Amino acid sequence: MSVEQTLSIIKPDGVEKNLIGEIYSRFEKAGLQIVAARMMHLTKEQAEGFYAVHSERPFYKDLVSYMRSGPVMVTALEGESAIDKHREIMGATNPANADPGTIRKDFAASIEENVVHGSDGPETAAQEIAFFFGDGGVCPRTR
Ligand code: IDP
Ligand code: MG
Repeated sequence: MSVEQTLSIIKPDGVEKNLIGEIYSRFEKAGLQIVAARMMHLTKEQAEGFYAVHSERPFYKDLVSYMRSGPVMVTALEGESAIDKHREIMGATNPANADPGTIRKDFAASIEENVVHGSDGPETAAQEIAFFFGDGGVCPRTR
């Protein structure tokens, strides 16, 4: 086990459903600490750039438009095995396959509108955190 950071996004449907506190509460109860947070409306360039890895997928255009359909909450979280822990709390991409008690099982409407994003590995986590919080945007939890 080691302390990691991961990039977490509450997507526009999660913000619209007023789930910010509910979702952060689940992360905090699991021992994850918020080390950066920002509400923002993604530009086209930001949404396309963030999901560039999916640019060849048939759902890419819709995904970019969904991610720009309202404000998102972008957070960096820190804790023991933060990347896997965060993905466990989110649940599977498709809510139909998500375990009971996960965010996506409880709140997601579809495989696209699935409420949350979480990094999928150490390299993407570092990349994604730098994408939103580069240049000193992450705050050390000194208490
Ligand atoms: P993840 O968010 O669980 O890591 P990814 O495969 O990285 O899943 O896909 C990124 C996002 O793209 C998903 O969270 C979802 O919003 C959307 N997405 C993934 N697969 C599909 C699909 O088959 N149809 C529509 N949207 C999809
Ligand atoms: Mg992914």
